[in-house]
Amino acid sequence: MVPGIRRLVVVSNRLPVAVREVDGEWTVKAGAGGLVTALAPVLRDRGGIWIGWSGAADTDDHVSDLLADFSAEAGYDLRAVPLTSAEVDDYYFGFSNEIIWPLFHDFQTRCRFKPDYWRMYLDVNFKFAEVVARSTQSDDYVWVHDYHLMHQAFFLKSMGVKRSTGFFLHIPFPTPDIFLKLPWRWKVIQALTEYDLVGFQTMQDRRNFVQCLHMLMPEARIEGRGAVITVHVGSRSFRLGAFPISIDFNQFNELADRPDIVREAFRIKEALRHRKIILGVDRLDYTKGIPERIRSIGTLLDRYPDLKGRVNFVQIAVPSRTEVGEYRDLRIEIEQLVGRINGRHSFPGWVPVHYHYRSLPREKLVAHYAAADVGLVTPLRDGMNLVAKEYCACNTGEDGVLVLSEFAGAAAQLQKDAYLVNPYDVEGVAKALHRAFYWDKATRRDHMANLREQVRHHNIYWWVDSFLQAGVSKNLDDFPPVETVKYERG
Ligand code: GDG
Repeated sequence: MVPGIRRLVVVSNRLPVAVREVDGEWTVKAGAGGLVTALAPVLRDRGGIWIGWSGAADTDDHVSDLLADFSAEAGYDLRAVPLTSAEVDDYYFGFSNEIIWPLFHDFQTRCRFKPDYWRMYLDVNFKFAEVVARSTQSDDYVWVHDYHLMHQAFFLKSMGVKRSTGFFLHIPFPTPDIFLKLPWRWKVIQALTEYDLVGFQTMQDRRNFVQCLHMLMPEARIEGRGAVITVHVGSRSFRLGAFPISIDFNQFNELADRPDIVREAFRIKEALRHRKIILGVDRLDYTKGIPERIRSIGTLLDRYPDLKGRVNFVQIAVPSRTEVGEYRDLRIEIEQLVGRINGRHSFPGWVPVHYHYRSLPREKLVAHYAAADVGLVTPLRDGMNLVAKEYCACNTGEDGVLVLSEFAGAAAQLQKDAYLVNPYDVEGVAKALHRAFYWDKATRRDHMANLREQVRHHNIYWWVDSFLQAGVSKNLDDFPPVETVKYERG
């Protein structure tokens, strides 16, 4: 537990619950992600609050009642910010998903810089800030998550509401040549300087931010080195830090060893006749490099016929942003590629690519991780990538290989023991897979043991504590560099 922390107030685009209407009946289900797992105890201990959109357009009375029941059970408050469908369209699908998401992932040509999106983004941020102001007290710590809500500290201040604030960016922060394309670049940078602490996934993201800051606010002065530094702009100061997010290692590790999941993993291997399994798991998103990955599998089978009939590539693609045309096109492209490769290489008794377009229950996902001989994680750009860490946590037999994109934030921590690849280089990825196939047992074990150790120490609890320490501690000497911190809990 972080000493000195007051009531914690988490603010994110979505509440950590899924609210659904099925046949006129509303239901609320708790989210299962690591962030919720890690934050829930802190929120419970301090009587905290989580503020966010419920996911339903125009939160009605039923939803508020359900959230109140859920809050009573969870031990912390959930406060829904109601959004109209026009707000969801322009703030969420528009500004967040058609401007910031592609731009910050270096896909500038996919951006639609519509001024209406920007205006709605500001309106919705103001709306959120009003709820934050109403729901909090001056000694609360307000922790804002992600690119949808960069203007919270700015609006709180403009309302004259004084709060201690921290912001964590889950996605990458781009280099100046990309960030400067944003028509509202100065206002976004300026808004971020209004937080007391801004956290990034990697030192590289933080460096990119500092470069943009120097270009747009030349008066900014940096003080300090190490994981957390101080920036002085005019009369005010704020902190910048790198805090690589992680997972609840013990939870995944223990699940992977549970007898029913061990059996399920065996069933998966058996169904694929104990051939080596290469596994990909992603939200179906263009940043994740799924088409490039499937092409690499095609190249692998073309170039290295010794692997024909000896490997299976299993891709789980979780439906995401299905309302958006680009995402539908991506799904079609992937299905065509899978069809082409299977059509070209299959023979009776062997189909090389198994593609699942659906979300699996957590237990099934863990069984797939545990069954896989190679975790193939090749995003074109990613803030961190939790799948890479989950794969290691579930590899309790320590005989898997992680093939990881150098453009995933996770590469900064895992580069020594993962097989790093450039996801655009289909021949390079195919070659890496071929080599990984022949790695001997001892090599696999050495690397996987190191990877697991890294993830076990730098777990989600370590991440929450590091951020909150940086947010509330007076003394920067309390922060040893990220790389040397050893932390265990879970
Ligand atoms: C953003 C940033 C950053 C996937 N398939 C299933 C399933 N999943 C779960 C995984 C994992 C999560 O989804 C995906 O997390 P990632 O980190 O890989 O990617 P994003 O969703 O893009 O997350 C990213 C992250 O925020 C945290 O800061 O790492 O860079 O883009 O936890 O387990 N879960 C279940 N079934 C599936 O089929 N149950």
